[in-house]
Amino acid sequence: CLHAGMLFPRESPTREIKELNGLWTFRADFSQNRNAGFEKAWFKRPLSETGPVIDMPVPSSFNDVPQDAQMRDFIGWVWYEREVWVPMRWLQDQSTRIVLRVGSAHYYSVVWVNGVLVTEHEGGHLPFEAEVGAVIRKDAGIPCRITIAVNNTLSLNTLPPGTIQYMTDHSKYPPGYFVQNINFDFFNYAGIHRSVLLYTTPEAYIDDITVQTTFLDSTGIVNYSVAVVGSDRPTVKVALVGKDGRCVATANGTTGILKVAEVNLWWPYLMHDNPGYLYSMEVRVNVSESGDKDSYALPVGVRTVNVTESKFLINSKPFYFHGVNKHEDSDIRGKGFDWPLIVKDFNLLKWMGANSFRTSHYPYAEEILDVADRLGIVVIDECPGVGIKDIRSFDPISLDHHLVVMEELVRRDKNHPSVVMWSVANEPAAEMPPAGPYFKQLISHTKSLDSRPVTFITDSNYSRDQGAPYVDVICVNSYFSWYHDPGHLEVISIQLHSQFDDWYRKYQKPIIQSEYGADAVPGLHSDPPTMFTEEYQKTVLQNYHKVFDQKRKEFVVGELIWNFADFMTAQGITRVVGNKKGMFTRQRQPKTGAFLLRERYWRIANETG
Ligand code: BDP
Repeated sequence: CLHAGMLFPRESPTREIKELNGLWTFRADFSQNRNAGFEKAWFKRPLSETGPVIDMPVPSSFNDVPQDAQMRDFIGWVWYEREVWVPMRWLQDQSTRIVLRVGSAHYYSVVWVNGVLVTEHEGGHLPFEAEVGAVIRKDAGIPCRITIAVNNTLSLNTLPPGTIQYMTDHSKYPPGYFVQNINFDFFNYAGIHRSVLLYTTPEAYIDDITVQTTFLDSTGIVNYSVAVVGSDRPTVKVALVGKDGRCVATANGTTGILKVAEVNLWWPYLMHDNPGYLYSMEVRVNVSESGDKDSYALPVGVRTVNVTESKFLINSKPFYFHGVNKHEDSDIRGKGFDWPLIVKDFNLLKWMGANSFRTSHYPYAEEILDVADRLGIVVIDECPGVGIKDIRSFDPISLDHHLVVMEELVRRDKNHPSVVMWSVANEPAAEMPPAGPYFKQLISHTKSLDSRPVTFITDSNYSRDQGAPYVDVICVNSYFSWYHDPGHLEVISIQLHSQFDDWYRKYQKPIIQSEYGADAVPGLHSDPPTMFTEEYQKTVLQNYHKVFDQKRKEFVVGELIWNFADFMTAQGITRVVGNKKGMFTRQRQPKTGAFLLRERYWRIANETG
């Protein structure tokens, strides 16, 4: 398992943060083998001395920022660099730990500080960090130069997987021509997608905190453990503080139990009039008589999650997911973190009466989960296991990496009350024989890390799916009258009934319709409805909804529309400037279907809430 914690950087009386967002210097390595940067050691001197550079904002995908098709579709290494003055007081106090943290960069990253390699990381959606105090102190008096090389090439063993195809017919392609093939339906945006920070902790510091919550009658129970690094005998004090600032429970020690009388449970949006209740768990560590200490405040929601044969329970009450699948995707910044977009999206979710979303098809920014915690929006947290279609992507190298990704994901997100289930993959080739042992091990490993239910999203046939025996909830995607029987709305009802009955008969597990939908190019209309019009999208939804309404009385526990908003994809003959299955346009304006869902979600909330 992983060696260190990955607490979200939060300021406290003992911790400072310096954000490194803004304009960085940028250069894509267009050399034939894409390796000039390493061969010529671009990290050793200012990037601008190595050749032509441009400005690049961080965080953002780089693809849509330059006015350049070659940059948009660039595959290979890109180099980012900026200089920063580190506060003198950080350097003078030798006991201050200085950590460089990257929220995420897609896909493989190598990081240098003043030309010294400090870390490498594989995976485009999870944070990584390095202690950089020693390197920076050596060069005190000059600004510190941070260089990050990022490579977006996907192979059969990356997550998501992809293949590089060389085109060697010189009558058709220029020399060295290659393309990146992918099996997933979103644009392979790349670059430094989330914030880059320097933050400090004391020498002996809180490395990790884990909470697990439950309740008995009106008493909340928070089991916690605190990992401290840099001290053998730390004194740990923990206090749980309510929203009104009152301390409701205290405990001592690196592990312990906090008991909260008359607990305010964490409830989902629309299920309770005070959803998303969070306590603040204030952890203080003393390591010596002289009072060296560290402190960290973790938001904690007290709630339980359980799955029965036919229900998904939150706080022992049946929970019905009426929500969406999303993407981190918008104009210009691609997958770059963007607060206005994030807050707008939550406002749209609330407008719609959505109580949940799935992080299709990769982990989203931690800040998004923080907001979901506060609003009571329920999250299915998905790893980047999307597009596992090639049998070679089930090999041991892939599995090992997939296990590590789940460890990184659970480590990062385990304390978020909004996260109620892990999804280890989306639409893998689950009918292939190796899928059985692969998912068996992947799911049992994930369960050994955390108590939440685990699933993967399937589009396989119920009788041939090799992974389904191991999941807690069956999550099915289907596109009746779209990819199958296109134009034939009349088949939806019968096919959807069979889908649900077949799965349930075989497994007796609750089922979520984890995707359904149809493309609608905004502004296209027709009656009777025809494909790609807003009316057709709306009618597909209506036909699905009739069946959901019958089945949710039995064992269907959720419906997640594909998709919340239109999003960018690779170019292809089935995509009209991206995927148009959104309820909202990419600019977040509603299509006809959004109003239908809004009525429906509020009605369901009023019936069940
Ligand atoms: C599903 C995928 C999703 C696609 C969607 C579609 O899970 O990523 O975008 O279909 O084709 O198969 O619209």
